Amino acid sequence: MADDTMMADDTMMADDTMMADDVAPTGPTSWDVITPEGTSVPGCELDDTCFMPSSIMAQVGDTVNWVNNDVAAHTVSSGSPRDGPTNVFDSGLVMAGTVFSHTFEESGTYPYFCLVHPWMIGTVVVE
Ligand SMILES: [Cu+2]
Repeated sequence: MADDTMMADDTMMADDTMMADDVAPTGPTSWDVITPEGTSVPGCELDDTCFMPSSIMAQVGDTVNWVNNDVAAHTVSSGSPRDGPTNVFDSGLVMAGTVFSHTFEESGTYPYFCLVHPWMIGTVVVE
């Protein structure tokens, strides 16, 4: 997760035709979503803390990294407990202490849940 250590590359071609420094960065962003300890028993759904944050607003090309900080395995599966998986993405079992990443190439609203613990739900909105 060393993705915030990149230097600006505006020192490479010093005095040529560089863009102004105040142009907003447009590169893809990485978002971290944490699964806290204890989410394998119900309760986190009461204050929407099964995935933190449970809602991400991303841009096309962005990547979401789901970090399992729990001691149990979880899945990150597109869809909803009510309607089932949509198979846009499915992590399979994400073991304790590991990460599942997905890059969103199309805009849309992507609800997701944990197949093992269906009270665990979240949403990624890609614009
Ligand atoms: Cu789970």
